[in-house]
Amino acid sequence: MRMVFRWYGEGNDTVTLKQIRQIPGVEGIVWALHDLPPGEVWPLERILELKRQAEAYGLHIEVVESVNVHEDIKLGLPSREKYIENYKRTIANLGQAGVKVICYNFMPVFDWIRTDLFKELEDGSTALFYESAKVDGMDPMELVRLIAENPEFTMPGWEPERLSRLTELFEAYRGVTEEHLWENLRYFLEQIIPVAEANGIRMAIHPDDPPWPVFGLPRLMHNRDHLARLLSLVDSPANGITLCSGALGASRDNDVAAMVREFADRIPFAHIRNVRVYDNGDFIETSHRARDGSVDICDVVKAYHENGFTGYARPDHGRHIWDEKCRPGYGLYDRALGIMYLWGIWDSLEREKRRREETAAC
Ligand code: CS2
Ligand code: MN
Repeated sequence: MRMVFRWYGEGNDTVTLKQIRQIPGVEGIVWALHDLPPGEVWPLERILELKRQAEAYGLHIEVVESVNVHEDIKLGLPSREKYIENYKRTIANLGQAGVKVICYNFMPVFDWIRTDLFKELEDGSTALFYESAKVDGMDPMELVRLIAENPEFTMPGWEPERLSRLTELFEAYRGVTEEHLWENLRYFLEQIIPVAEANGIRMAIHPDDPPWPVFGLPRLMHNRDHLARLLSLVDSPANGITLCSGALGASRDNDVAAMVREFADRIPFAHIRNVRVYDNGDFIETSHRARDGSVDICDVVKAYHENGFTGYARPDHGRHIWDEKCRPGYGLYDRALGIMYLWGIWDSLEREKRRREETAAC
């Protein structure tokens, strides 16, 4: 397991590279050129500049999250050709700089969705929260109207200044079914996977968060069958998964450890975090500790260990603790604690394995 830590860049993150290098066992950053809109080519010079910055602190830049996919590609519009060409050029530039894994997602319109970014937990810390009644079964146009009239109903991603763009996108997705989206994903992968292969890069799709369709938009990547189907679209080690235990774990129907066991060789990147799921479908992000949430993190790490996992892992999100002011979900303290918990499990499994091997050798 090769531990990495997401960093949003100089001036764009409260956490510094100096702090990241002091977290035990962290060897690299997970990064992106966040100022570039989806669809643009990432210039080699910008990539190399970032690389110099990270390397000055002994950190590598082998994992990128995300190179976002332009909506025209997901929609299957004729203009996708240009954006796919750009995506290929970005892959080639990243490969040239030594990048090994590109995380991306294929979720229409929204990436992750939460209703509250700072919901208080019992211990006074705060964390990202999803209130199911606010989203599930909600007609998006109704929501647009509601927010336009009552800005206090705004949710993350639904800020009033984004509303007209959102309306336009919802219109564009009208009539786009899940099967259309699968076809568009296949078309995209058939073109980019050979380029990834040629550049020594493994593509790793991030599952839907939350793991179900929202606002009537099709979503493809939220259960075991979806992951299996993704892998069969293009059968290459370069077509892989970012297995996010937090995203998938928000559905009680998903057995994350079982997915690790089944798909281990196609998971170049692990997101390991916990989430507490309530009976009414709400969920909140918790500490990484297995007993604090609904995902058996011990078993998830064990599943990676059993399979000799040598891919990259990050603690994904954390709570906001000790009065830290940070990006929602991306503070230093709780993610660092999470890393130490993951290493604790990993190292004890390693020791046990060595002991077993020694006994067998006697
Ligand atoms: C993730 C996603 O860590 C996160 O915030 O859950 O936002 C993830 O980075 C993207 O879906 C990857 O494309
Ligand atoms: Mn994730």
